[in-house]
Amino acid sequence: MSTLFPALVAGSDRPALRFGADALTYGELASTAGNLAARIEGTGAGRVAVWATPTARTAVAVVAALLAGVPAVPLNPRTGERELAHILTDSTPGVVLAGPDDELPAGLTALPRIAVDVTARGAAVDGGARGTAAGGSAGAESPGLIVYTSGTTGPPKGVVLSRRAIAASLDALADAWAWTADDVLVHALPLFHVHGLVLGVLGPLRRGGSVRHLGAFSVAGVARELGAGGGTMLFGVPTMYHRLADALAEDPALVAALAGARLLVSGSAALPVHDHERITAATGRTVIERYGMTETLMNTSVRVGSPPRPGSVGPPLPGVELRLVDEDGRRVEAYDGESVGEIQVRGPNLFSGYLNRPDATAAAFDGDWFRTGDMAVREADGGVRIVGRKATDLIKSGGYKIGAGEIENALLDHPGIREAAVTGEPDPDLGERIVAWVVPADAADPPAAEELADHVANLLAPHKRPRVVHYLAALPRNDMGKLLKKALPGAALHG
Ligand code: MCA
Ligand code: AMP
Repeated sequence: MSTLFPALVAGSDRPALRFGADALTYGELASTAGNLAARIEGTGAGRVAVWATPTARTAVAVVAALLAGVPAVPLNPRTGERELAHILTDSTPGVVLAGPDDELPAGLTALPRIAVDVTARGAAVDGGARGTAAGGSAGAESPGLIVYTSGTTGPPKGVVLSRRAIAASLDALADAWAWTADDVLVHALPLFHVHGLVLGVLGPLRRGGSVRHLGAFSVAGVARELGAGGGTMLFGVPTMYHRLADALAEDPALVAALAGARLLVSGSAALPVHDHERITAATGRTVIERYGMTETLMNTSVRVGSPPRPGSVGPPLPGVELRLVDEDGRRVEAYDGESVGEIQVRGPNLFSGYLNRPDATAAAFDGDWFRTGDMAVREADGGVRIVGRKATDLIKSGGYKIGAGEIENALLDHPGIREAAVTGEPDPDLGERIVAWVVPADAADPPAAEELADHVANLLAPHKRPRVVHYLAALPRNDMGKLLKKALPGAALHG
């Protein structure tokens, strides 16, 4: 197939990446990633793990793996021991790419390590690396990335994303957003999920534009990079836009920065209409929403220049077919803003399957249509409005998808817990917050909420920790002993 990154093959002095002090032009990225690609090829590894810190090293490592045609598995550096062990056993990487100073957890120290050092970018490119960088020899259907995502139960599944899916989705977004080499994207998203890595790093590189990553989200960082820093686009999850909206009243520099941007894009969860309105009132700008999933990459987006429609995720992107299907399996044909059905999609943007999980892959499809589990209506103008989710056991918190089941299992592993149930409840900042309902083994000496949060953070990941813990004498169950989550007092359940 043609290369994923034409601008990299051309090489130039144009800026490609900037993460704080680390900045690389296209020419520098081509040589650094080209050399690394040759080293990856030299290991003979079938897959590589990438220690996905929010740094230029991660961007270089992933680009290098793509140049080498070896699938990359980005790892959240905060992943807890159990989740990391699962991902490594499932994806069996042959080598780990990490910064020279990164301290890796025990689970990774057994793997051969390639140090990714962006400061050595001036090094000469050897012949093999040049060939790789120019060639892009891997086929369109070969896997480019394996990204882990939570389901309702069980450990996270590895979503296999082909080079074809990545290219198709990024090109469809370029069409919807008039995204070009002149764009400078600003964001602070984590680099182990699709939003930050595929859209936020590979997106600008495919266009020949540039990305400025803030390292960590801050209102001041956004104001600086979008304003005087010259950024033209901002990507964020709703929690970030909520925090920006909170700050606008007191921050004229932020108002000017958002007002001056070409495009403000929100995704990963619904941006509440109230936050849309606050941002528009203060800046005159509308935030554009796009809708996607790890398995499908991007499905819909509000197109640049279309009238403001808070609450709409826009029409299907070019190449994406989208249908709504009701509970009885019938197509919902109406564009009336009322008739609800599950979103099903097909197109070149779809994943190739879950790694090692043919059962789960088969269950996710209706023929060649992927069942998203998201419930929506369609408006008269063709835009899609998401109204809920089929699974009550999926929680979206801070834009992260989290399965209630995996947290329940982790809580049950704590010696002080006899029974556990997990729900999501509305949270103005996170969208939803994780709530644990537990029956302690010893009612007189229950484990503290903080201890349970640490326990979950250490086993799984910090963003999966419960923010609220309720202690109960028993969980509500029906006559058959089945847990009745809807009977948990005050639990806000969706679906
Ligand atoms: C607090 N912390 C803890 C604990 N308590 N760490 C360990 N154990 C504990 N008990 C730490 C956290 O790790 C973090 O550290 C700090 O305290 C604050 O964490 P927290 O309150 O959880 O969150 P936050 O820092 O306020 O983060 C909000 C956020 C974040 C920045 C919006 O949620 C975020 O980056 N979300 C992005 C999610 C995303 O990219 N989703 C894409 C997937 P420290 O500050 O040091 O880190 S969806 C997708 O890809 C699809 C395709 C799509 O459509 O986009
Ligand atoms: P993930 O599996 O982490 O990739 O998250 C995908 C899910 O995020 C989708 O199935 C939706 O539920 C949700 N999502 C993504 N973008 C949006 C959006 N703009 N509005 C509402 N929900 C969204």
